[in-house]
Amino acid sequence: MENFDEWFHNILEQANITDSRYPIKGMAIWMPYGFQIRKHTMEIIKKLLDKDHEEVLFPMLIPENELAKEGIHVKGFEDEVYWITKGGQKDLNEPLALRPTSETAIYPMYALWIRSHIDLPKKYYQIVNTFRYETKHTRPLIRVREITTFKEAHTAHATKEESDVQINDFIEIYKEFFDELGIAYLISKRPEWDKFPGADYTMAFDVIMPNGKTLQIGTIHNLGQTFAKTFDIKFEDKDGQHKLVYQTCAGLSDRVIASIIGIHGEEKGLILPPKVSPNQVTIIPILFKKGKEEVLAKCGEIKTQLENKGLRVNIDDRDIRPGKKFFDWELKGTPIKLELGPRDLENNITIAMRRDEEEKIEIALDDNLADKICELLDKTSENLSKSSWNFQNEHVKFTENIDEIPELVESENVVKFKWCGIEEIGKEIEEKTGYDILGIQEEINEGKCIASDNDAKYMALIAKTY
Ligand code: A5A
Ligand code: MG
Repeated sequence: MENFDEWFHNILEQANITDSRYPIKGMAIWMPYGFQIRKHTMEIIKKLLDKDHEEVLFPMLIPENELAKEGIHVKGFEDEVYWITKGGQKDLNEPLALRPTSETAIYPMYALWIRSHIDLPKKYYQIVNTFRYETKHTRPLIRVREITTFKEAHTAHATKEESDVQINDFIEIYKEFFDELGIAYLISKRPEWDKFPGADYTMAFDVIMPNGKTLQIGTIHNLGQTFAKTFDIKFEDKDGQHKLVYQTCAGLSDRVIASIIGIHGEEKGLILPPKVSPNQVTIIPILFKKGKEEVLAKCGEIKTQLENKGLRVNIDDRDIRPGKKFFDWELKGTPIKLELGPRDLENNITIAMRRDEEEKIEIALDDNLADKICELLDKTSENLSKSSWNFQNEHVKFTENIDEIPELVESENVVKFKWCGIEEIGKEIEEKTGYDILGIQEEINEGKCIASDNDAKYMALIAKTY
């Protein structure tokens, strides 16, 4: 793609996903087509979380004294919080924060709810809007000031071991989520200076966008006992002792939709993964005066046949040239288009076109039609996933020479390098190259650090980030 940022910006409007002309910077409207994509995406993550977590809904406002309680946490967010200071004409006794995230809303309640070891583990999540007064350049879905679809999970456990297991569970859940969306990802442990404010450690999922920049699309934090101490979240253990809980939290945002659009899309428009596409099949009747009724009737029959298989199907019977319809649905990324004209009807066939591949496939109009379409949709899902992983594999390059990093990053790669793990050296690497260390991928015990005489301890990643 020539200019990804421009393409991204335009496609949101052209495909009716969001409208950013709302008169507040960083806040946009979800338009009908985008809303459907968002809905289906949310259904997937909800289904995954619901297996082992319970959904709740907290108020959007947080009293100043609660937000301020956890010193490290509030320091991390103080420049990003929106405040409500008035009720009508009156100044409020206590300013209320619009949640930038909900630790300080949820944990005072955890302190009330968690009494005994039988109350543990507690695993709640909510899908809400959060507000962050971002000072970096805002971009629709990618860096917004109202995150409209913040999926945040918060857990409390009796032991540190259980909290570490929970981190792995979240990693598995997020993997499954992104696998369903066909999105390749990099998982790393964020460096100390880039972890979530108040966390012991942060695990992050990053994707490589088509311009080579990485986007953090999900984070999982082990909070240790920091918040438990601050909010006095204690339980009586089996041995009668009163102990602090161990906590974790994890979050995803509108960036998930940004990556679906960015990673699968191409010059001509969106290519939507079948699982989240508003229409999985779009039927395009080719109409002439003669035989029009018959063709439309057959399209209706096909629609019902496919819907009975659980597929989402629409018929584009607008009174415009078929070429324009193909163009529109290509832009909107419907996985499969079915063409049906009078001659096809005579031959009892329809022509299927996959959005992710050029080929046209003739399918007989019989009882097997729905099964064949399902097969094609599965192939599409697999193909999208494969391309995404191939792209990522081609765009991660290893080097042992720090001077090579800028050139590699500028030619749209994420760079893998060996690092001793010392914070000072890490910051030197960032300063010298001008890019951000994403984090540590794995521990290693061979070779030297790229920027010091120390032994290498980690394989780390550095990139140009959003
Ligand atoms: N309570 C924890 C889970 C939390 O707030 N973590 S977080 O700050 O890292 O945010 C979770 C995810 O939200 C991030 O990984 C990132 O993908 C996304 N995010 C953060 N700020 C955002 C913004 N301004 N616009 C869009 N997405 C954002
Ligand atoms: Mg931030």
